[in-house]
Amino acid sequence: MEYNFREIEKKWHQKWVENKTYKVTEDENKKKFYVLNMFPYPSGAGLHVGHPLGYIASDIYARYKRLNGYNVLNPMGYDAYGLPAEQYAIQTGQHPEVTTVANINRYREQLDKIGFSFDWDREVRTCDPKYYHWTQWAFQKMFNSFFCNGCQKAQPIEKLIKRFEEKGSEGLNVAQNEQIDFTAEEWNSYDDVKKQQILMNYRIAYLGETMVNWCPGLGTVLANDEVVNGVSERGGYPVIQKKMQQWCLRTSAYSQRLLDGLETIQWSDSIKETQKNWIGRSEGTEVVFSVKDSDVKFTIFTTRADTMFGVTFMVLAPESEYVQQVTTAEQKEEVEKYLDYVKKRTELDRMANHSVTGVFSGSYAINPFTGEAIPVWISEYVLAGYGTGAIMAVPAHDSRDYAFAKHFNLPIIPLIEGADVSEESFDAKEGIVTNSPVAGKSSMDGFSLNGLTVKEAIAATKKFVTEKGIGRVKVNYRLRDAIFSRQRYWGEPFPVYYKDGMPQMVPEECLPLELPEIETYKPTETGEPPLGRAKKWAWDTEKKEVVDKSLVDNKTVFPLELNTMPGFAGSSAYYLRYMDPHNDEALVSKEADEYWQNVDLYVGGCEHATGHLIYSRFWNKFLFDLGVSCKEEPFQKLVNQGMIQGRSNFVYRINSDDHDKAPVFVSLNLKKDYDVTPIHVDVNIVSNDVLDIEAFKAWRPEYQNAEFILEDGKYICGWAIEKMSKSMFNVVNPDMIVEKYGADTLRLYEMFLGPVEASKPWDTNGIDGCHRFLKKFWGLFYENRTDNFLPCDEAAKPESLKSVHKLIKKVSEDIEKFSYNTSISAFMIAVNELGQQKCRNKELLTDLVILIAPFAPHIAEELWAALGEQGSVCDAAWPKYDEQYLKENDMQLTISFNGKARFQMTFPVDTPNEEIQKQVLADEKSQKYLEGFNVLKVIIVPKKIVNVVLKK
Ligand code: ANZ
Repeated sequence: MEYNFREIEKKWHQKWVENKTYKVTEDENKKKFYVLNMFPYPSGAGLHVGHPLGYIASDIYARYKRLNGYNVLNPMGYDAYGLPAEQYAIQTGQHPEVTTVANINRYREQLDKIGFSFDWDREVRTCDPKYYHWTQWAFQKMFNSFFCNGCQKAQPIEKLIKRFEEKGSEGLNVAQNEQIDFTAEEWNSYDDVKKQQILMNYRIAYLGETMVNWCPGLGTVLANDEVVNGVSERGGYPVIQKKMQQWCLRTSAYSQRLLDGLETIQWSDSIKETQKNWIGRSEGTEVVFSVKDSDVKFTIFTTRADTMFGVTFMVLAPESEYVQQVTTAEQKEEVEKYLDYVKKRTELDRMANHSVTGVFSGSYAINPFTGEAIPVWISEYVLAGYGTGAIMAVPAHDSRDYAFAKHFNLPIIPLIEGADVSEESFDAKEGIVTNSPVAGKSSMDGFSLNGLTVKEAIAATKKFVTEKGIGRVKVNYRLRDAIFSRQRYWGEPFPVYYKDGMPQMVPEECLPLELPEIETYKPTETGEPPLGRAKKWAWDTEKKEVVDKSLVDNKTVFPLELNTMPGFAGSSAYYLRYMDPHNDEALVSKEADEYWQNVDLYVGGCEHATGHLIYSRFWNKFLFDLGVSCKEEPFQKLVNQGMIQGRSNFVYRINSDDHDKAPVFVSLNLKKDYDVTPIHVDVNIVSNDVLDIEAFKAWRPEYQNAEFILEDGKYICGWAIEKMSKSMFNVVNPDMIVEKYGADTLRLYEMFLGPVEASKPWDTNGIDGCHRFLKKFWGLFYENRTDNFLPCDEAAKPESLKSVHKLIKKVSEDIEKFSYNTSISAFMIAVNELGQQKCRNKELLTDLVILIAPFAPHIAEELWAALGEQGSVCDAAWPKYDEQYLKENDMQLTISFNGKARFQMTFPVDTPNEEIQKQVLADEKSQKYLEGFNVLKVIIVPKKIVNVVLKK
């Protein structure tokens, strides 16, 4: 019987659905294992062969774990909110939900063809109100929480209010935007609005003033990468830096826990390193400087407290609140001019640091160590959002300070012994401090760092400033709070309305607050976000429902928030929802959470290192603090699948000024004689680099009359390895492969391409090999061209036992390491061996079927049933190997004469050396080498070589 993959795959897809083979429930009698793929954004282009790579890899693991007795959760869903659907909606008027659902259906169809073991009953879609209910709920919880630095934990905001009532803000150690000082009496005397304003300073979800790239032309905030040279990437409209009220999440409060958690999870070193750098822990010192002839004091942050004696000027960030306080009347005009200039610069421009810019404030600060007065400057190279937004500049030891000093002609004082003030010496962390001068100045108390190493000098200075009360030790993190508002339509609405200008939460029992309908998806003419167009978008606090905007009276009916949540909102806790997807009472029940705990294996791209993988860790830690999630880290092990690159094809158009003439294309190997432009051509109309000329003419109207210069009667295309993308016309659709070879071949082939974590080009040349392998596999069970089913009770031959048990060992070990390509090679070897051995032993062949089941589940199910087994092969028990069969019975020795290898001989492994020697010398093949010589001695390297040393 033939291997009829089309029939087999169709049949098993149906059976799996009918029998709910992949449905999983909490089962206390079994150990759990949670496998998760990063869920896809269902784009209009559908899946290409690169997408399933990670899904196949995790599916193999999920099936393997199930065969090993685990209760495996392997869910799938859709990250369904997002920009492309919205942009498409703006262009076509099509509701983003319509396109999103159409795309989801197409994805589902494609995924189903590949035979994944997903439990579709647990599917989630982030745009489903039943799902985003819990995104909104978590946001409200964050709004109603603050972060205690002392216990490093989120706490209910009521606790903070109580404290303010009793003690005011004194001695408070919590995460906050700025220091606010008030007594209990003051707090108690504040009205509600004032209290709300103060609390906003501490909430984990807060409305904050943040600097954004505001594009008035487009009426929206743009991300850094959407701004190019000060104008919007789309449309080229000017972009300015604007302070705007935006929802923010206090991710920065969790910096230390985000760092510590990395030590407890099995992620690649490179992703951990990326996250460490992104969080950017920096231990330093804060020192207070007083402004000369004024009451103003400001604090700087430095990691090099040892350089206090080399400070020659101070620099404030342009946004620093101290700028106004230190700017003198004479300098005012120039300072204003400079601030105007900075407004147009994005943070990226400022970091790029191409040119040195700045302005003198007119004031001087006093160095607390030397008592000297030093000028205070304002410059964009100091960022408002880091440290204190103010620095002490040490041009001898910091390259940016150096450039600034050179540019504005400020003094430079070196402090390290023998260090020359040149570019190279800036990072000199080693060395002895020698030039911390002149003891005896009153403000220094004779404090000197001379003779100390840099490390010692930093420690000594920290101690000194702390004792003197002019500073403190401070740990800073680079991680910023996440901006959580978007001026978009297709996202989760905030469950928030505004009363007296302050945000209020829609009552928890009224969630979800559903996204309203609007007619067009653009911002309003007055620059409000698209939700500004919704007619029914106000909150009635009495009826507790959404009502018409015209009813807003600001007494009982209030306007609702117009922003929506960003892309990462819906993906931050979806793994928890899969544990209990239909629960209307909670994000996840205690029981489900305690059973599934966290994700054991997470598979997805490494491009999410500083986005999703930070946000979701933060989100989960917050839910952990709330007691909702029982594990602090969401993803125990992370595997980043590589990218499948496309193999693009090119045709070469001969350049011509005559645009009316039909285009002429020249074949690859003749193009050197012409002036040509390479053009991407759809790989689907090229076969083995030969262009299908008729298909090419039909591909684009402008090529209808194209002419070709051929070689050997063919048009040969050029090729290159590039990212697989629609714009390069190198996308290979998995449906086509499934149609031609079957899903099992596709699955095997994707894994056979190379290690899961490596990026590799898609190259269909090897597909036939994988397909042939499955046919051979089938051939062990069904005799060629007959219906004879071969497995029977025949005794297992020793060599077959060895082949199968070796394979069990290899595949088990390889799957644990995600080394699937090597297990597939092992399969190929074993199947060849068993074929040659004519193995018919039913038990061994049954083991073989179970082994292949994770990789090629359809063929495995079919043969499992043919073997007369009940139920699905998914519920079989993974075979165990027996050491006794792995022993090598024979050894192959290379026989050499005077060091030259001549032939090989096989002996039972326990053959004594004398016996080997005897047989070698007696062997017929040896005679021609021995002739005319005397045997001097025979050297035997055990299990490897026999060398016969001869002499005339
Ligand atoms: C004096 C000094 C001397 C510094 C020296 C460095 C080298 P990390 O390690 O990244 O934390 N700095 C502080 N706040 C800044 C801000 N808002 N914008 C730009 N630069 C800022 O770096 C901390 C160092 O970066 C601080 O230590 C400060 O310069 C600068 F030989 O102070 B240093």
